[in-house]
Amino acid sequence: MVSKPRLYSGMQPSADSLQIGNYIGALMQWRDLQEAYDAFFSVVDLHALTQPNDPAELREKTRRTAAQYIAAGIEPSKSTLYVQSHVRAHAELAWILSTMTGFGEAGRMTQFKDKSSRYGTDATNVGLFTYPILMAADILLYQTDIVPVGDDQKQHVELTRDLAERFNSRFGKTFQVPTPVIQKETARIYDLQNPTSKMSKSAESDAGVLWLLDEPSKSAKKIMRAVTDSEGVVRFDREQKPGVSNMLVIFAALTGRQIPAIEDEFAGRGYGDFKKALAEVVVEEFGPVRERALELLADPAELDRVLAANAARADEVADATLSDVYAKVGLLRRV
Ligand code: AQP
Repeated sequence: MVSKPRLYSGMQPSADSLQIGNYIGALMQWRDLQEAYDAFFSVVDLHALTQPNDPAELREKTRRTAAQYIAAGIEPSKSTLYVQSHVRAHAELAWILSTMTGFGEAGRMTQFKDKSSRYGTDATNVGLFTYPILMAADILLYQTDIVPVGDDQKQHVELTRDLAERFNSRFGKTFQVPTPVIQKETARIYDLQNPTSKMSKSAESDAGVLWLLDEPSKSAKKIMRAVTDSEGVVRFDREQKPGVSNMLVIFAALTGRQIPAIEDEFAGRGYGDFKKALAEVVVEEFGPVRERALELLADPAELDRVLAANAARADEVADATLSDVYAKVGLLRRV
């Protein structure tokens, strides 16, 4: 049997619910890609520790994120869907890779620069600084061929490639050098109230965020209140009409239709009609996802069992890579 190429991706359990940007920008693509790839999808809880967390809440968010992966169509019998901290090799390989990463090199990561300037030095921990190295370990442990990511993560995958090449040239071929697959700009979803900022789990206000696990009527209300413009024409123009353009992107992504066809359908009609139709599309898409996620969460023991079985499979692959790395860098094998 010809083995499928490997894929790795993950999300942070940084909120009780995922938002529609996570769904359109990541989960919908993962769902399609899991057919052609041997896919590893992780809930990256170690990364989530870079922000302050209540321990019980973090555990709950981790389960909830996993449940939403499954509810959105990631099949644990087809893909390896697991919790990052269940596979100890992630933290161990990150240490080895950190000894091969230049301080200046890590300091050039723009996401760290953005976040540290936003939070201030006291609230910025070393984990946030080394986060891209842990991400490199996540990817390299699985001999990953492709990494589907948003363009904000591109620099981190470049670092991953550099580290893989550096290790391979120093110690012999050990890691597959992964290729980033950058999501299309059209898959980027913006905040409904602030349509020039990316929709985000950690947005300051949730008025412009559509949550997967929200009551459908709540999401419909948020859409009806979304920011538009005074032109009154349903037309795509990111510069002049970011609010309407964002809603057109959501409409197109969820229905599989082209934006010009949607513009035609709403020609001569006001924003009220368009928003109502979008609200129906959103409710129809997320109603079943929400129900399935809540069903899974009603039986946490079964969900934990599925995650444990998947972690065992991830462990197998990750341990093989880590043993090879330990041997190559000269760590004495325990007999
Ligand atoms: N607004 C978005 N549009 C399209 N794709 C998005 N993603 C996130 N927001 C949008 C994609 O979802 C995945 C989530 O990755 P993450 O949880 O590691 O962190 P993130 O990208 O920083 O997502 P959030 O929701 O904004 O989380 P917080 O607030 O915790 O930082 C990635 O594939 C991302 O591209």
